[in-house]
Amino acid sequence: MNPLSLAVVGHTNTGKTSLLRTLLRDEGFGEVKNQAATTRHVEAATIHDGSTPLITLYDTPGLEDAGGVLDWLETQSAPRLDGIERIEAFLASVAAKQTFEQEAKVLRQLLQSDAALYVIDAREPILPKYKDELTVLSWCAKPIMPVFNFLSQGDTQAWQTMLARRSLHVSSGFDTVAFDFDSEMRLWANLATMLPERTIPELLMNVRQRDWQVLDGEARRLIAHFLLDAAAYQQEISNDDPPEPTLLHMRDAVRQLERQMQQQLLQQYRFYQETVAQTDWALKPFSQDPFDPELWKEYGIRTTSGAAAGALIGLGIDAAALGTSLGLGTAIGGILGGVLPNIHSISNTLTGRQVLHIDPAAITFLAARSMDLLAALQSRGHAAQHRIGIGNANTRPSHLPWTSNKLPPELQKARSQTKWSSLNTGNEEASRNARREAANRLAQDLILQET
Ligand SMILES: Nc1nc2c(ncn2[C@@H]2O[C@H](COP(=O)(O)OP(=O)(O)O)[C@@H](O)[C@H]2O)c(=O)[nH]1
Ligand SMILES: [Mg+2]
Repeated sequence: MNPLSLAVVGHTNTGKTSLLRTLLRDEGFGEVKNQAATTRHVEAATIHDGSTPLITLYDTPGLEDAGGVLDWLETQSAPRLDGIERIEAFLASVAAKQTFEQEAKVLRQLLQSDAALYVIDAREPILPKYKDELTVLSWCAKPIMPVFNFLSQGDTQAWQTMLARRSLHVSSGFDTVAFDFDSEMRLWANLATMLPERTIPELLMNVRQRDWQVLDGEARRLIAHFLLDAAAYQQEISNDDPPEPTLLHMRDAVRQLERQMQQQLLQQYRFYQETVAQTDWALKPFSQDPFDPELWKEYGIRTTSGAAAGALIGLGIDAAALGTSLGLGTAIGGILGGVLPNIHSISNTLTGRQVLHIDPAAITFLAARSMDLLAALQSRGHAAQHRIGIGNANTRPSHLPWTSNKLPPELQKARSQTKWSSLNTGNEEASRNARREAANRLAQDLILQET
């Protein structure tokens, strides 16, 4: 099976090289610059499935002067010849070696390819030069699929009308910065409709789908491990000790753990969110204090449940042993600034010690926010350039993965498994093994919810 060959063509700066990078999953391919004529030669790269080459993509220089080429074709080639013959006459001419060297490279490549992806900057008005470009390209008599880039900032209606008048009825949209998996799948599906043989694009779609699912599974497991780590975390203090330092320490440890997990998620999706993955501000919407009850409210997490945890509500810490002593309560009252529910009614178990856990509401919040981050990484987020980034400021929090006081069994179990938390053991690997199965199950429970 020969790989399918696709010429990526279009005007300079429409994002051809960027499109190739994304389709190839290779952020190092070619050179991307916001200036004219960065790509001067045709560059090829192949998408493989294992060792089987599927599609070879050819990055071409921008068609700078399609109008000039069209003038040449109309004055120097016989109108009776068909398009390909006229293009061939052009390619054999002196003009193709001199004035129109760049343009000739593009046309030569297209003649040798199975089809073209014609990249359009959707923000651009339809200028005569673009029409000329399409006329010249159409004479190569290859299937052409228009691909709109900068979609979020442009309106494609006028373009679509113009394209339809040129018998180009199928087009695709693709924002290389705001990667969207479904757009990519549609692109390959659309392309398949234009080709005499659909096997390869369909194979590629399967490959991509498989890879995407693997990545999704890895991401969920990463989140599950993080949640188990936080849920199993516990600290013991004596009733006589002031709890404040321990509480603050626990919250810090969990904040840090969350940041690590977020960085790892970003790392996993770096191909798809290339620009975003390199910037700190991308995580900003996900870096608000996870122990801020105001933030919990936005997620619809109620903090009034659980009388035993009452003293610690709002701190994100749960006292497992019901022995919240008066002393402990008073001290916490100080931290809470007087918002202290019901402390005097809670009995002391006389153990003299307290085991502190991260509150289920906090765990629930962390789960919901992690899933929001994953959703943002898997799609949408309109272009890094806008500084909206992933976690679009307009994005409302998702639904909760579970009712906040009803943690899934794996997380409940984690509370009695001290070894499951690297924060307890200080050893990431030891705990990873012990909790792997639980993480796999929990990962299944983490369902992406649409708002
Ligand atoms: N916002 C945004 N910028 C893009 C997108 N695609 C490309 N760019 C930027 O547009 C410029 C030109 O891209 P490039 O791939 O070199 O275009 P080419 O000349 O057609 O190969 C670069 O600065 C890219 O970072 C996109 O989908 N959205
Ligand atoms: Mg380029």
